[in-house]
Parts: sequence; C-alpha cells; structure tokens
Amino acid sequence: MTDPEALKRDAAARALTYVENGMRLGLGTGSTAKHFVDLLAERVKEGLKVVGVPTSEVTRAQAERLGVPLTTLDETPELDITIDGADEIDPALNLIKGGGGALLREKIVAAASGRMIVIADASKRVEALGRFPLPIEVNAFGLGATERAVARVLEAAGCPAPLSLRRKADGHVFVTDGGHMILDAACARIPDPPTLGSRLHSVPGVVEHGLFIGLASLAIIASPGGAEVVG
Ligand code: ABF
Repeated sequence: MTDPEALKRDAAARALTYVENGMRLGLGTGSTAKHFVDLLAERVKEGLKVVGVPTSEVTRAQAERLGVPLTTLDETPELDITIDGADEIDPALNLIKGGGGALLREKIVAAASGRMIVIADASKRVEALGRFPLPIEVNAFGLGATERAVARVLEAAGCPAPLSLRRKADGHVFVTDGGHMILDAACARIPDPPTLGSRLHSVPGVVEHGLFIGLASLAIIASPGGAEVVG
C-alpha cells in the first residue's frame, strides 16, 4: 500500500480501535483527521454512541453532514481522546501542527483530553522538529511589532528564521477560525522546542504556536509495511 490517502486512512482506522462507547472525543483537522471522522461516522451509523468536539469549522461541517453528534468544551470540558494529524512528529512525540491553520482550537481541545492520539503517514516523522515552517498565530493588532518580537525570540532560541504572513491561494491574508493571522517561521531546525514554545508565549500578540510539547501520548504512523503504534 503506497497511496498516501490509503496510508492516512489506515492510521485513522487503527485509531478507531481506541474509541469506546460513550467516549467524548476531540475531532482533529486536516486530511488524515478527515478520514478518521469519515470512519467514525460509519460506526455511529451502526450504533456507536460518542460525542465530538471539532477543532475547526471545516471539521464541524464534515461531522454535522455525516451525523456525528457534537458538543462544545463549554458543555463538555473534559474529553477522553483527541485524534488529530500533525505536520511533524519527533521521537519524543513532540509535534509541529498548524499547517492547516487550526492550531489554536487543536491545542485547546488536545489539552482538554485525557489522551491525544496522533495519526499520520511516515513522512511526518522527523529526528528534530523544524523543517516544516512553524505556524505562529498572532493578533492582527500590532502585527509589525509582534513580528519583530517573534523574530528576536527565534534568534535568541538558536533558530533565526524568516517569517512570512500566511496567505491563501488567491493572495488574501489567511484568517483563522478565531479571526487571527498566522506567521510561518522557516526555522530549519529547532534546537530546544519546549524553550522556544514558552518564549513565544511570552510575546504579547502571540495567540498560540504550533509546537505541541508533551500533549501526544500515542502516535499511529502508517507506512507501506503497516501501521506502527509509537508511545
Ligand atoms: C492538522 O492538519 C494540523 O495541525 C496539521 O497542520 C495538519 C496535518 O494535515 P494532514 O493530515 O492533511 O497532513 O492536524
């Protein structure tokens, strides 16, 4: 099996084996998480009882269309498992996420969950985080000043990086579900992800960043030889 979509679906199917009747689930965003929601919906049609909190408006629309019951973190502040994709996964299961722009809700939902299961194909595995540009979600107010402060933090953390304001294919600025913007930092290699993560949080104007440190408890990595469970 080498078709990337088949690999993603394989990882998603394996994640479904961790889902039990009555569970409260965080529903991820992205093409791999989309497979999970498709497969979950099939089980729901067969009688599985779960509720989900979507991590984006795209996932909400998919889940609603397929009949997966939804709730919110206000009604259901504690979840059992979040199943979500990632852009990079290091050996300690630290992640870069946010390539799809949903990092803020993804992190809030993952942090509210007893477990986070990451689903991905093997291309997402790296020895060190940073090759994938790190998404940093920022408030629109003071964008120029925030960008300079973020650049200084990156340099002090040993990964000076060009920053680019994310745009859509049509050239318009990308705006997140929360109404913010995203700066992508082309770090190449992040020497100390936890330290960079906490320093970025100290910058006023930074709403969230795509370093997910210590949140994932398990990764299901699909490759042509089969799905490997790590963690
Ligand atoms: C979400 O989707 C993101 O955090 C990550 O950016 C992306 C991964 O997408 P895909 O599964 O399409 O590779 O999980």
